[in-house]
Amino acid sequence: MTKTVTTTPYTDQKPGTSGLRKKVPVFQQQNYAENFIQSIFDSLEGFAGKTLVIGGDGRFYNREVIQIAIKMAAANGFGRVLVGRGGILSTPAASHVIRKYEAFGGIVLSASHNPGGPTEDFGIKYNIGNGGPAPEKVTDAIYAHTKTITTYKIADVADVNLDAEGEQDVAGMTVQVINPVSDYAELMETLFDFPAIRAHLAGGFRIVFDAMSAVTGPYAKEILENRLGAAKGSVLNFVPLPDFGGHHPDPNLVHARALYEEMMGDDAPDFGAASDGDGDRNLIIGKGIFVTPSDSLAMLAANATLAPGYAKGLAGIARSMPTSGAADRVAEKLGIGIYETPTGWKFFGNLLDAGLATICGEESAGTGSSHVREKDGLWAVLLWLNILAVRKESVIDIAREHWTTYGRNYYSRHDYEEVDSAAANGLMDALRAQLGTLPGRKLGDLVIETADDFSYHDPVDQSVSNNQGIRILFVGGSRVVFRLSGTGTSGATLRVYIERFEPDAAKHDVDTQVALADLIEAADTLAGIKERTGRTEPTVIT
Ligand code: VG1
Ligand code: CO
Repeated sequence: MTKTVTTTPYTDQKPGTSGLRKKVPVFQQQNYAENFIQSIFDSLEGFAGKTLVIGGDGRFYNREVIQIAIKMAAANGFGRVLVGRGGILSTPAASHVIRKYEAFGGIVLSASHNPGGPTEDFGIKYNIGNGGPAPEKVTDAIYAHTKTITTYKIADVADVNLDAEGEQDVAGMTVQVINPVSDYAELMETLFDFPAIRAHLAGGFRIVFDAMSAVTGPYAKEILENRLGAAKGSVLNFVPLPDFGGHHPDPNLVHARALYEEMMGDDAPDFGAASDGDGDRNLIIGKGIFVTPSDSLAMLAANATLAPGYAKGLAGIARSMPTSGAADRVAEKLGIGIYETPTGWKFFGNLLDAGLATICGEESAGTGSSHVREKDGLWAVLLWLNILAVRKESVIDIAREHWTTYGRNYYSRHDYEEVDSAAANGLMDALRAQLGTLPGRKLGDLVIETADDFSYHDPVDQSVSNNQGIRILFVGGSRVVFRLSGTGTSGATLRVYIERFEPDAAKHDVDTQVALADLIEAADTLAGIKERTGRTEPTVIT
């Protein structure tokens, strides 16, 4: 019932920041997905008879690859597959299911916030037994296997019925189709004060959540409307669509513009939020105020003990290097550890497993905690709601008070998407080449203090990751960071991260782009962005 198929390697299956992401037609090439999945299995040891979790964000091609993955898991000797009904599992839900059922690992099919559809993006990612993205040593091994693969194994059986919960047999392996929402919703009930949130909502606190026609819809409906009693209709675009309705399921100020406009209006709800394609990102907007993800991390950490799951306090906070230093000030005040990692959730896994960090976050709208090993969009929304229900203040008041206490880190990211790869690499190389000469250089009133290419030394397993982004630090604590994206599927995306710390509360009301104007100009002077990319302005400003 299983067969071994001869194949030839593809040369472009190197996992990026978060798994392998390519256009759907690339994945549709003969044996493309099969090669990658077999290479995952070939990189692992000791899974015979064990459980594998499989789920995806419901995008175009999800069902096809889920069938392939199940049949290959059977042929390769797994004992059981847990798969979400309809092939659906949000990324944080997949992480939780892996942990809860002590699975060997999981295959998560997603290209996250990238658009979906026949000519858009698809992705495959492997998560290890702690529920988190495979660390670099595993993704490196997977990539090595993709370059030498000659055969893959697959069960020669009919498709699994993904739409009926319960157990089925696939070539001697058990496939269990599970409810994608219930385990996750139960976990959320253990972390947050649902009665307090329910009472706050019943008292007239109005929320709106945009699921962006992506995977969080069923989760948000169940948790926010059914369990917490938010008014029917509070969750928008809650049916996951294979093409996300033709939109980018990216919860930022560009792609969730309508939500932003609504939240800035006179009759705005009290709290607005959105999540991305696979449910691990969050956008938080209070009535009249967008909360940057970096600020959200700091504010959540500062108030986390108001939620039952964190009442005992935090062990530490971890943030990715480009994320603003706002969380550092909270950690300092709390007297707990602060860790600075490279971009990508895989770097938080060791810190969480070792109990060094409890809450983690990235400037790219990712926040999460030790409850799973992925970032978690709805979790962030629920922690905010828990804090708001207890403090009974508005988001804007909480933010202002936070800035008054800790100072404000003005922060913005400028993305230049689909830039010519050679031009983008040239820009980074040129920056790297001048690093040694930058300290002491003046740009207007700004003076460069240090400049480097970020290297991370993992304090748990001692692994080292180099070339994780160029940092230019100015006297006084402002900084500009340059990185190339590792999740794009065409050309290169240059990300420029800009930050200024402002301790003076009288200066906390400035428009962010104005507050950062001199740093934005300095970034262009140093990197020659306009000249090298031919762009006069960023594609996306968040
Ligand atoms: C981006 C973000 C990064 C995030 C990654 C995966 O990576 O910057 O913070 O961890 O996406 O998120 P990059 O390499 O394009 O900058 V998701 O929600 O796409 O799984
Ligand atoms: Co995502």
